[in-house]
Amino acid sequence: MNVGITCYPTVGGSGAVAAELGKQLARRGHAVHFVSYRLPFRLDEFTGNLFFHEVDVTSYSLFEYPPHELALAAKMAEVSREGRLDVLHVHYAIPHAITGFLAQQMLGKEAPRLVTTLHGTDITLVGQDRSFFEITRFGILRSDGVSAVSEFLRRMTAEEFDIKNRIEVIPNFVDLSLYDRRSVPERSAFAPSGEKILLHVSNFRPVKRVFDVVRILERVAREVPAVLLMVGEGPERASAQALARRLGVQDRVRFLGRHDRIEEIMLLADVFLLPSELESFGLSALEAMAAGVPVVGSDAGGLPEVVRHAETGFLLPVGDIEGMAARTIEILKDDEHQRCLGQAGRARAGSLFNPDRIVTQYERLYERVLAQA
Ligand code: GMT
Repeated sequence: MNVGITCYPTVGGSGAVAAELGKQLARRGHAVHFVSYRLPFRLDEFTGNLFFHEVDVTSYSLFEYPPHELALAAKMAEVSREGRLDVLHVHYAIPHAITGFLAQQMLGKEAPRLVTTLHGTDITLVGQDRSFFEITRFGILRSDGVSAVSEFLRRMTAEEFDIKNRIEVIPNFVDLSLYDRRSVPERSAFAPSGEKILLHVSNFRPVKRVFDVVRILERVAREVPAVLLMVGEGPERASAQALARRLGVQDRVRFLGRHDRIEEIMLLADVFLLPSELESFGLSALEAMAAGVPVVGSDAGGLPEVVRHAETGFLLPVGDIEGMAARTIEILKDDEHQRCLGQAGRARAGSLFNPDRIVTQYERLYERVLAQA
């Protein structure tokens, strides 16, 4: 099949999933064409059948806001025509479902089928903003196939946007072979006195509740020597650093910035913290499970579909810092318990969220929309 993929190239779950999916599809022999304004951040592999097409957005003094969406739609149409695409698979409804629809309109009968994958904040935050509501709904309704990364997100999309069309649940996936214990970095570089290592990875937006992460570390460190590694960049990083100073734990919290090879850091952790307000899926929690690391997080959104409470980690009500700290301490004080939770997480990631299983579901979705043509 000839597949076009459009996603946000910046660091984020939807871009990561799109890039990993493209690589997997190319390995299965499909021709895959990425169309975006920058090389997606995890697209680090180039083979004869994997292509990247950069969207050039012209800046002209008349345009206070350069029309990125129009340039993207035109590029999607051009790549569709030249690459004889069967399917255009867009990740994140806004604006990609709309630019995909525009590309289809430009091509008429030659147009590829449009598949939209909903990732979460496109529905839970962006789509709920009244100014984006109608256009998000339109994009979903005009797609030939729609998938959501969790049952929670499927249900929420159907209810909030009053969508009767079929939305398939195709969860995110993780490649277990990347999480190889033989390539773990030196623990002592991060925990020089043999401290336990807590880890958080995110884009530091308010929905991630990074202040809860710092507060959990502060409570844990009262009972167990521990450090916290904070990976990622985003608007609340500076305030989280200030909070660590205010709580007197600045020496225990290290902000490492962005990292592409997340698996190496994951393998270092004893507990992964994800106390988000909402996660439609929680890809970073799945990556922690792949590394055999127990997850302590919030019982919100699609996270319970990924993390099994008391089996692969613990999920508590949003904002329950005391409860999350208590569960973290419980894990850190009992190596055997930590090992059991970690092993169960890795087994769950490998059996339910492996690339073979999930990529096949995407291929079936492509076949289904092509059969409707
Ligand atoms: O987490 C973010 O804010 C980034 C966002 C994205 O689209 O890049 O992540 C969403 O999509 C991920 C991949 O499907 C999911 O694992 C995340 O749970 C989801 N984020 C939220 O729902 C907050």
